[in-house]
Amino acid sequence: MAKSNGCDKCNDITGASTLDLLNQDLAKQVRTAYDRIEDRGMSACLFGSGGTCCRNCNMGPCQIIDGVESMVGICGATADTVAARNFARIIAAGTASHTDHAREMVRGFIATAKGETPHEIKDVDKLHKMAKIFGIETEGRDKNEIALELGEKALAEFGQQEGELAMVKRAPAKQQEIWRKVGVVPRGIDREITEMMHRTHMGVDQEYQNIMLQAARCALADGWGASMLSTELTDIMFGTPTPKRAIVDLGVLKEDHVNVTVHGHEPLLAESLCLAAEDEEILALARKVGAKGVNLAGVCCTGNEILMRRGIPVAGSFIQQEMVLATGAVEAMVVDVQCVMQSLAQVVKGKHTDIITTNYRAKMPDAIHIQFEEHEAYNSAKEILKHAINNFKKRREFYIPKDKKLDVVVGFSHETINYMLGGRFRASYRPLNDNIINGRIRGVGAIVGCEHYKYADDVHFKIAVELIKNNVLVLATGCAAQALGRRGLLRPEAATEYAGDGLREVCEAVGMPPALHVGSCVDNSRLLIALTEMVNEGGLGEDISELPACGTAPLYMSEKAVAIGQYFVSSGAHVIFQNLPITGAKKFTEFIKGGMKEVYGACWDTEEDPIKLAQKMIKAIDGKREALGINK
Ligand code: SF4
Ligand code: MSK
Repeated sequence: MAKSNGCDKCNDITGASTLDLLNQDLAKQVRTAYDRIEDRGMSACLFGSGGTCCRNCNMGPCQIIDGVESMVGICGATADTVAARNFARIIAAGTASHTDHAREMVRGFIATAKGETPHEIKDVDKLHKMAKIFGIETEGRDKNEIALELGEKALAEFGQQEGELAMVKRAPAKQQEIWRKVGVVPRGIDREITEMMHRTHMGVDQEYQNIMLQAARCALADGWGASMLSTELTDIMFGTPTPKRAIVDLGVLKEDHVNVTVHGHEPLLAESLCLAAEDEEILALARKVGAKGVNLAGVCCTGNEILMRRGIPVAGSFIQQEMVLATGAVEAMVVDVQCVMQSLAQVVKGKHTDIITTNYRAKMPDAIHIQFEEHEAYNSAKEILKHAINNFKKRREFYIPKDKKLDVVVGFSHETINYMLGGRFRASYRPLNDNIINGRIRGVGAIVGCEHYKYADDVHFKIAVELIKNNVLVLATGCAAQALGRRGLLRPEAATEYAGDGLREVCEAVGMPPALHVGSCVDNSRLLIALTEMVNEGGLGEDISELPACGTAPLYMSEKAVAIGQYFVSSGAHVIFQNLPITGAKKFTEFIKGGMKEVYGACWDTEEDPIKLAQKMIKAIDGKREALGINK
C-alpha cells in the first residue's frame, strides 16, 4: 500500500516522531489512519457535519435544511430540534462511557476494600474526605470498612432514582442554587442518561431549550457524578498523583526489553500489570528469552492514569496508537475500553505483536482475548505478561525512534496544585487567586480532550503557547496533555522559554511547568474541584462563571469530550471548540453560543484557527477580570 507520508495533509498532521517512523520502510508496509483519510477521497456529509441528519425513526433518515419549509423531517421535526437531539445524544453517549468506566472503578474499589484484589486503600486522607461528603462515620473505624461503605454508597448513585448526587454539594453554593432553580441537579447517574435517550426519541421532547436542560443534567451527572467518583476512588485506591518526572513519545520503547503497551481508559488492569511486571517469576521469564525486563508503556488515557500515579512512560496518544505498533518493537498491546481503533489488529498482521483485549465489553476481530478478572487481577496480569514474553524471541525487523522522547513533569492533581502554590503547611488556592488578582497570572486556560486527523496536530501547542505567552496558566488533560508533553511544554524550563513575565515568575518560584498535566479524561473532574477551590478562596467572585477561566478541547474526537464541554458550560465555564455539529440549525446554534449564558453564566463557542481560538479564550478571561475589577 502506498505510504501516506507522501501526502501533504499527512505531513501537516504528523508529529516529529510519527514522521520519522512513517519514513521507515518497515512502517511503509502498514496501513494507518493517514492512508485511510487519503483513500476515502470524499468530504464529510454536510447534513451530518451540521447536525441536521436525523435517523431516529424508520420514516427517515431525514436530512433537514433550516428555513426550507419542505425540508423538515417527515414527522415535522425542524433543524433546531434535530440538531439539539443529535447534540444531546452525543452528550448522553459520552456520559455513558464515563459512567460505565466509573462503575468498573467503583466495583474494583469495593473488591479492594474486601481484600479481593492485589491493591490497597492508599490515600486514607482522601478516603476520610470522601466519607464525610457521603455522610459516613470514620471515627475509630478501619480504613477498609470505611472504604467498603463508601464504595457501596458510590455504587448506589448509579441507580439512584430521586434526590441529588452527593458530590453536587461540593460545587460553589451559588452554582448549586442555579442548578436547583432551573431543575438540572442530577438525581441518579444512569437515570439522566436514560432520560436523555428517551427525550430524544422520535416524538418526545421537541423544544431545543428543554432538550438542552436535560443535556445539562446528564452532563452534570458525568462531571460531578461518574467522572468525579472515578477520579476520587481511583486516587484513594492507587494514590493521589504527586509531581514526578517521566518521559513521553515513541522513543520510550526499549530495544532490549519486552515492550508491553497498555491502551484504553480503566487503570485497574494496568495497575495490576505494573505490580506483576516486577514479579520475580516474570523477570526471570523475561531474562530467559534474552530480555532485560518488561518495559510497560502507556497509550491514551490508561497511559495518563499510570503516568500520573507511577511515572510510567507514555509511548503514544490517540493518533499515535497505530504508530506505536508500526515500530515492530511491541510484544503486546493490552487494551481495555474506549478510543481503541479497530485497525490495530490489522496493523500487527504479519508481525509478532499480539493485540490482547481484556474486557468482555470490548472485543476485536483478529485480537486475542484474555478476560481480566478483578478478583484474579494479579494472575490475569501475569498471564498477559507471559504471553508478551513468549513473543519477544519472535521480534524481527523493528525501528524505535530513540531520540524521540521528551522529559515531562506530571502529577498535578488539584491537591498538588494546592501544595505547589500554597505550600505544604498552608495548602490553599489563595496564592493562585492572589497572583490572578495582582495580574501576574491573567487567568486559567484548560486544554483538554483528544486529537484527530482533520486539523494539524500542533493545534494544542499553538493554543498553549499563545496562552502561556499571555500569562494564562494552562491545565491540561487527556491526549491534549500528551501532545503538549511531546512539544516540551510540560517541563519547568518551558516557563523560561515561553511564558510571559508574570507567569514565568510564578512558575520559576515554585519550579513548575506553565502547562500542568492534570490527568486522564475522567480527571477533568479535578478541574471542577480546582475551579471550585478558587471560588471558595475568595476574591474572584461567587461562582465558577465569575472566574477568569476558559476551556477548550480543540481536536475533540470522542463523544466524551462533548459531555465534558457541556458539564463545564453548565458549571459556569466558557468553552471553545474548533467545530461543533450544530451549524445547520440557526436558532439552536444561537442558543448554545449565547442563550445558555443567561442560564449558567457561560456558553459554548467555536473557532477553527488555533491562534484566534486562544485569543478568544484570553478575551473571555479579560472580560471576567474586567467584571471583577481586577483588569489593571
Ligand atoms: Fe425523520 Fe422525524 Fe423520524 Fe427523525 S424522527 S428520522 S426527522 S421522521
Ligand atoms: S483517550 S477520549 S482520545 S483524550 Fe481519553 Fe484521548 Fe480523547 Fe480518547
